[in-house]
Amino acid sequence: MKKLWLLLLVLPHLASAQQTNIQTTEYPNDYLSPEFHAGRRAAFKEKMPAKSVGIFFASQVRLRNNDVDYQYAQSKNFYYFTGLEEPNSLLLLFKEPTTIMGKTGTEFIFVQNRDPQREMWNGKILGIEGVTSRYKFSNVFLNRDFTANTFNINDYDSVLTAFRSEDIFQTYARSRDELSRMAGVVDSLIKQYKKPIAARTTAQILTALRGIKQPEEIAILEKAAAISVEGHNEVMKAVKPGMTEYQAQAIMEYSFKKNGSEYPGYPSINGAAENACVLHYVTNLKLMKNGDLLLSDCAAEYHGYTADVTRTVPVNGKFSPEQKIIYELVLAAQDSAIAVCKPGMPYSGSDATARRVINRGLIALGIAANDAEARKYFPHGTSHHLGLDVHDLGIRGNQPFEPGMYLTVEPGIYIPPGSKCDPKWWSIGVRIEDDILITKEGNRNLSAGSPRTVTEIEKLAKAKTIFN
Ligand SMILES: [Mn+2]
Repeated sequence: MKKLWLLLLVLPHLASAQQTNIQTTEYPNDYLSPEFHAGRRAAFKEKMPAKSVGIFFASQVRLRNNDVDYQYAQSKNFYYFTGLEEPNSLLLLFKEPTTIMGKTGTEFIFVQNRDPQREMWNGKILGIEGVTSRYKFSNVFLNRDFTANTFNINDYDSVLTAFRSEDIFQTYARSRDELSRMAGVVDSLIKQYKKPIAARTTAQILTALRGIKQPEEIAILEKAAAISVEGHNEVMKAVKPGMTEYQAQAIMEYSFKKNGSEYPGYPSINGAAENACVLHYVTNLKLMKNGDLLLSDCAAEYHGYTADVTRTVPVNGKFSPEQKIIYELVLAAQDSAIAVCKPGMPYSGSDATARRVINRGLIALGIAANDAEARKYFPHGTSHHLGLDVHDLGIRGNQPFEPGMYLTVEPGIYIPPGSKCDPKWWSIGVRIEDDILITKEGNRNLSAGSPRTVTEIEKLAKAKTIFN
């Protein structure tokens, strides 16, 4: 009887909880496959100029304070090409087969050696065997074997790296790990190199590749978006006057972590009232009161890929008439902009369309006299690409959309106190941001699971939350 009673209490929660990402295996098993990463390396090599070498470093371990490091975050380019999340590693890609330490091929990876003492403190290091079996690399060496004699840089017509020489030096020179030593070697090689390094060509190739998401990446991006949506929906249900901005952040990030997100994709922005008008407000300390709007720009990263979602909700569950007018203007701008994100349409159309709607609206409301004044209330661009980076690589300007591109559409209106308009508009800050995947047919909004209309938001605000 007692047990049945417990079951009855639990059942409604089970029924209403969104099952975004339920892990049933001992460890997550939905990582990108070795074949995906091999395919990305092949695509890069395909675009490399003749007689060229590509050099990609893992991220450095960054000191937080005293002897404590920040949680390690791999270089996105390195991750894209390898999947390996260990530091102190280096990837070399060659256009033509090359022989290094008796092995011939076009790709060589230098990785950490296994070390029982370090593994006791920090966990397993894959080593040569682990990297060979898990990531299916054929030419795996220890990082300590990478030297100035590994290859002759002057044999190559171009060196492709995302770093400029000084950057390598400045970024890595101070610490004493293997990455710094290898970076020092590359730095000295580049100083002997007779030609400028092809940083621009590197950026162009990376942009062409990372700007179009592959099906395996889209599956991960869908999870990152679904996890983000659930966090936003939990905040919509739970937010109320008397709660602080950081408590809204806590609910958001609890929900992300609960669903397997390793990190927030960027520092969570939770700003109420005038703080909603600060575009990248991450202080999140204010007590929220009746009548405030809360702007939450937060998203989950999942297996290296992030979403980027913003919702703006009334703290008391109901928009005031002025808030509703501004909110619906931003929503109209967003809907119009999303509608022009289709194959063949220019990237810049998203911003042009959203801005036209917002300018017209602000002028009609008497908030702005002209387009230049309207711009002060909508001071940022409408879209950016996203993926491995929250501001990802991709086309610009009038270049046309293609299927597989993934971008935000995020118009906003911000009216800080003291603005030159009727004070009834002051402290209204609204941004609505969704993640739009360009498809053959048009587009798909991967963050559509979080309500955007006034009616839907006010309805969800009344729903039961586990946080009260
Ligand atoms: Mn964004």
